[in-house]
Amino acid sequence: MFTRAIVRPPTENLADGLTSVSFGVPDFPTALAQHGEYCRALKQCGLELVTLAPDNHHPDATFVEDTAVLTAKAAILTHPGATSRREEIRSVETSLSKFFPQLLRINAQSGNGVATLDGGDVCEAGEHFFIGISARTNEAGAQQLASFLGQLGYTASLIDIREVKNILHLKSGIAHLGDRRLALIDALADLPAFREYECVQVPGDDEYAANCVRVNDHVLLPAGNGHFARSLKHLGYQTIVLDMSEFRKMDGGLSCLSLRF
Ligand code: CIR
Repeated sequence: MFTRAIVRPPTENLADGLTSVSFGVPDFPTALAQHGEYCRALKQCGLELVTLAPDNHHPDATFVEDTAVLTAKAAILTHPGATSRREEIRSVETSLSKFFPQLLRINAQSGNGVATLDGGDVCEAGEHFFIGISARTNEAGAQQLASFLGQLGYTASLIDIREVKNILHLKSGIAHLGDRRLALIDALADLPAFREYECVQVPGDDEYAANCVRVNDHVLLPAGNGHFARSLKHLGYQTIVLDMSEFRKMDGGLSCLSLRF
């Protein structure tokens, strides 16, 4: 069960952040309203919110998930792959230090080039963690995280997604729904790493919804993905559907707007 989440509202210069998609320029008032609805949904799931100050020096700072990996035993601060995002860690660290007695850090200088890791590449599935190697997370960063997780008593496996089209992070294509069940896009569904899990297929037109989030008794998912939403309902999940249009324009998904613990 999660009890808290860290969030950070977007700033007016959200459009100055990084993006690889061409869905248009985000409208700030709409983004702010969508973020408000997202926060309400987390509260509806029983979470107390820790709201960080908006940070207009870092237009991507609303995507807090990329700055840390949270486990029941420790928090691990990342070293984001995008240089423009590295300073976002500072305020997140201050906040996490109030809740996590054990705070670990990805060491950028790993002896093997610069180690990078984005939280969006880390999918927790109970006691196991899948770590994506992507345009943002490199092998050195993924190995360091796997080693930390091993010391904490978890297992981890590395999933190379560099050849998978249209996903920025591993979690753009996968979500753990609980009970050894994964939502997976087609391009990931047949990987041996996921063989021992029950797969809920996310159909091609609904791929953006693979980045859904199980929060206690609910699954949060983005609006406009009716087929997948029906599959979840059919499996007995209570869903909360949220409009994410403005964050999607900046390559952001549902999970990246919070750090849940
Ligand atoms: C970026 O490119 O870093 C941001 N514009 C979006 C990050 C989304 N993060 C995530 O999915 N975990």
